[in-house]
Amino acid sequence: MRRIDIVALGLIAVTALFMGIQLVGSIGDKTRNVYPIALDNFATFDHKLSDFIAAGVVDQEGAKDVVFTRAKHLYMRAEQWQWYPDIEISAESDYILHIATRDIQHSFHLESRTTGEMIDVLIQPHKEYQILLNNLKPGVYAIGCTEYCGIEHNKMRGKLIVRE
Ligand SMILES: [Cu+2]
Repeated sequence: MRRIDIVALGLIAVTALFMGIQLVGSIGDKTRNVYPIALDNFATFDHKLSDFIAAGVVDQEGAKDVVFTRAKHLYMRAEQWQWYPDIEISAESDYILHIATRDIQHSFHLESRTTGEMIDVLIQPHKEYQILLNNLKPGVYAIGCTEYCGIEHNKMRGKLIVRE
C-alpha cells in the first residue's frame, strides 16, 4: 500500500471512531434528564427569560450579562452566536435549565466535571428543553455549541458559574 493510502485509511478510521462515539453519546441523551416540550411562540420563552433576568442580580462581564440567581428554574437562549445570559448559581441546590433557540439548531454542551456527567443536548427551534442540573460541583464552566451553526460557531460560548 502506498503511504498516502495508509494515511487516508487512518483518517477514515479516526473519523468513523469519532462518529461512533458521538452516536453513542446521542443515544445516552434520550435517557438523561432532558425533557423537550413544544414551543409554539419563541416570544413566550423570551418573556420568561426576561422575568428570570429581572429577578436575579445582573453583573456585566465584558459585554455579556451574568445573572446571579437563587431561582430553581434557569433560562438561557441559544442564538447565533452566543448562549445568553451567563448564569451564576449555588452548588447547594438542584436546578432546571430551560433552553430554546431563536434561530437555527445548536447543541448545548456542558463539560462532565460540572455534574459528573457530560451533557450535550441538541437544541432545535420550536422546542423548549428542560435539563436537570444536579450534583453540581463548584467551579467556572464553559458552555459550548457542538452543532455547526454558522461562520462564528466556534465563538458560541457561555458560562455557568457554580459557587460553593
Ligand atoms: Cu451554535
